[in-house]
Amino acid sequence: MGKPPVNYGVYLVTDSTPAILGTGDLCAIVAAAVRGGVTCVQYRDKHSGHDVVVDTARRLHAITRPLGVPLLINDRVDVALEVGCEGVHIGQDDMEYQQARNLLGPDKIIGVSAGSIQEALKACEAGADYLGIGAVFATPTKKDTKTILGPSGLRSILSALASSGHAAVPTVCIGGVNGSNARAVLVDSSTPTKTLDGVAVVSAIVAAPDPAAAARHLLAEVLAAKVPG
Ligand code: TZP
Ligand code: MG
Repeated sequence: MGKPPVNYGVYLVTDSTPAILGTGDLCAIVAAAVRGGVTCVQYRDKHSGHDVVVDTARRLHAITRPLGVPLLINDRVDVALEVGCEGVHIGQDDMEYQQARNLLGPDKIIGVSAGSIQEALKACEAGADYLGIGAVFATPTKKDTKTILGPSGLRSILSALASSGHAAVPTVCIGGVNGSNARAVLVDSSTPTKTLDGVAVVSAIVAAPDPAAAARHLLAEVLAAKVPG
């Protein structure tokens, strides 16, 4: 079987809290966003109980799967196993990579959060399929971020990955990224040997008045950033 191919270009991370979602319906927003061009979805729900998370994950998978868009579950390896989606995203305070890999087997995607060179190298050495690097900017969506990297901090991490043999590991950045700054962040953080593969966003899509249009715009910006010059 093998791992599914993943396009990390426009990576949507969900948030179901009223401050971000408002009165919107998460599944309807994700459906609109993948129609608009989101290439990968992470279901992130820090508050709901197991049954609600499994039910929502199943409904999200029914939306993403027919379009070939991978669905990853934040933190909860058990949910990914139960739902049979494409993988998980784990943070520095979650399950160790190797334990997640042992549970999920070789064919699932496991992404890891990294906020420093050390964390990024450790995740790559463990075998992470991709890195979510951040926070690039301060964001009200996640108030407990340890470091604000900025484009130069991101660039240092990308350089360190390239110079230690991990240039091929896909990377996205997260934290305060939106349609207005995505292109600049991708360009400004690039090094000659390593660029980000995409941007991960929460509020830029979930809280947007028109999530499909927001996704479409982000995709255009990501594609524009990848064109040399
Ligand atoms: N991890 C680092 S910052 C962040 C996460 C989950 C939240 C990003 O939210 P937004 O709304 O895209 O700034
Ligand atoms: Mg986590």
